[in-house]
Amino acid sequence: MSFRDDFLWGGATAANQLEGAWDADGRGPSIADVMTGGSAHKTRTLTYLDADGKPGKIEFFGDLHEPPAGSTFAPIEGEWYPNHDGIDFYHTYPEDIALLAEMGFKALRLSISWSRIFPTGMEEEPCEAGLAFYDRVFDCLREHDIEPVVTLSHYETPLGLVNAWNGWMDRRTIECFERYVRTVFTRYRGKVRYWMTFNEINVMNTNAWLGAGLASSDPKETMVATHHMLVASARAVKIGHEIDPENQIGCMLTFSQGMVYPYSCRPEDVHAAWELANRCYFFSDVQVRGYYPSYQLKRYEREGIVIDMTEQDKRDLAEGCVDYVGFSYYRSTTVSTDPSVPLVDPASPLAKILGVKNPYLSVSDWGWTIDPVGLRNSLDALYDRYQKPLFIVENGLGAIDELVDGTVDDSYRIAYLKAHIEAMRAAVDEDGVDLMGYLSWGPIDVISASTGEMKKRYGYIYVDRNDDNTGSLKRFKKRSFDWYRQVIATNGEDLG
Ligand code: BGP
Repeated sequence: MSFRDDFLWGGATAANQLEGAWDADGRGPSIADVMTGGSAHKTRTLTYLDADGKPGKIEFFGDLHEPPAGSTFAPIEGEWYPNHDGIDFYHTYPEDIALLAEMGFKALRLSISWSRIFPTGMEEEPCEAGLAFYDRVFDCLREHDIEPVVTLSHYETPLGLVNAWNGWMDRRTIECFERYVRTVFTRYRGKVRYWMTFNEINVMNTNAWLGAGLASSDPKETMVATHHMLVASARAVKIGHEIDPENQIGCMLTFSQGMVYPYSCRPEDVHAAWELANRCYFFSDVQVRGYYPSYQLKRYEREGIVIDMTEQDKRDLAEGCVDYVGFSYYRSTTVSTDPSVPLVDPASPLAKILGVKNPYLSVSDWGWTIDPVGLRNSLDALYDRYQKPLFIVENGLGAIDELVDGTVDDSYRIAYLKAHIEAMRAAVDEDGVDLMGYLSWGPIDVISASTGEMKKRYGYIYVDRNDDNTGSLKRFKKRSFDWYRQVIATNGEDLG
């Protein structure tokens, strides 16, 4: 057997992408609730009302900038916000969890929507209805022997904090986060054992809105907000351990931005790959080791980035080291110092993030490079660097599915997942990586984070919902449903 007996097979989701019920039972809006829909080649936008109440929009990829002074982010008339309704999991969770249990899920990753618990983020007292909802969800998971794996903040900073204080730019947000995490660690003590602090925290390099509700691409700002998040993450780890020493609390990186290849063996390309990978490693270096690495401090000096690192911050970082390294992996990134090397998908709003075209690899319909060996490379690199247990908490293929006769023949998805699980097995069997589990992204179709589409599907379960806001919301099993059930039943031995 390659994988541990207690290997956590399952899937991963985020509150804002599946719950819907965005304003139910006292919930406040989060940053996801002012994001309109986009597509592979059209960016989502963020909507606001200016000081005179006039509506406006800014693009959320590319060069993010703040709206005019005096504006507040808000939903505006006549726009459609896909995250408002998600796939209605707020109401359908018992049936959805039963379907996942049918596949034999050992674990389900989900996030707590911070603004369900503290509607603006700033309240002194939590909202009981929000807390009670997650009690019901966790109890339901336990009844099905599914271990909850909970992200404390998954692209859903309360909008109240953003409009009042520019969110994570303000140190006071750390205290609000502490209050929130203390509340949920206490409430769900004994019900939840696996936690992660910030989803894909290194997204702060490429989209500070998703990471922190910050409409800025200027590192002089994004790295300040980042520092506050790193301190908040460390404090959360400390608090979580104090409340229950059994808690396992991890960091979470998007390693699609950490698995970086040089386009050529030109030494300058190799250095550029090292530099770009360190943009990602910086976050886990701090979260695993407890202090800022030298290359990051030098970068700040060079670029005039000033962070306020107090003595208390240093202590918190040192005392709040994570128990494991969680990461998402969808694709690798290739980098070149030669500007004539073509980008993998120049028309994508993510063009710069996706990097240059790797001639050895194919790409998905959204321009994401498909690279299973890159998953083995990622596991090897992360384990070698940290010697901590690793946890793959997202992986999968976003694809267009066609529902025919109540099912989807998604053999392309099976092929993608199979190749990635094989690569993961090689890392465990042949390289000795300590791996806790594998959670594929969106086991039931959810709203895409980057584009807001339903059309970009990852699930084993098809949800009848379309990008024009039509659809019955009915669930259908895809071909991959039975395939994944078999994978889990054989602890990854039978990959079909
Ligand atoms: C990660 C996010 C998820 C998720 C996934 C797939 O970056 O943590 O929230 O959505 O990627 O990305 P997308 O939905 O853009 O296809």
